[in-house]
Amino acid sequence: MNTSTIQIIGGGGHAKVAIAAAEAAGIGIAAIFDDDASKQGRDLIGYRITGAVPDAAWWRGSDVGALIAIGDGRARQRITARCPARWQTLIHPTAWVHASARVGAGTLICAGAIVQPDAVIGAHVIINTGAVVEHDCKVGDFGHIAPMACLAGGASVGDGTLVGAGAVISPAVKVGNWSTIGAGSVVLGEVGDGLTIAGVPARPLG
Ligand code: JB2
Repeated sequence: MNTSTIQIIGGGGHAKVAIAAAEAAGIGIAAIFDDDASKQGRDLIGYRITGAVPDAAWWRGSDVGALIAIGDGRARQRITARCPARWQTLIHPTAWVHASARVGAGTLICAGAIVQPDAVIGAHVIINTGAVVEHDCKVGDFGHIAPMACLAGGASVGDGTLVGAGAVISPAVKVGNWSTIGAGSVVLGEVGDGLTIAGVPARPLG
């Protein structure tokens, strides 16, 4: 895989953050793809949105790494099913990731994030600006740990789960798959799959 440049899928707000990480890491922007025709050809922080997301055959022939820069986890999952790309992991140089931590393909670790020893982070995850993933934590594929959220030691978050900005998952607490934790929540006990919880202490909504 050619990792000196990167192809970004998504041309919205999160793509700006991914581009910023690539710039800081000295990685060039090879292309920005977005299916929204109204965005194609437009400028995104100094880069042109190239065009629609190419088809599977095109991706099979491309050796340039790619990253899906879309906040919605289901959208990232759908795109992986349709694009057999060479997924590139992108880590902002101001993030601190211990050598023993594992980080999956297509995952973005943003500026100022901290990932401590023996953390295991899946594929196509977003560890957003200033988030903390403490020792022995797990984050499943397509998860998103939003800005300044904190996973305390040994906590685990399942596939596709969004931990909102500034939320705290207490030590060793398990959160299931495709759940949403509201911004600023404090999660004290186990959370199942597909739930939305919020507050201090966090409780189910609705
Ligand atoms: O299913 C999809 C799809 N969903 C959205 N397939 C394809 N090919 N493209 C999709 N998109 C594209 O992603 C839209 O056309 C749009 O251009 C872009 C999403 O841009 P937006 O600015 O709406 O959201 P974002 O994902 O870049 O950022 C969100 O998530 C971030 C983590 C925002 O909530 C940000 O504030 C947040 N920081």
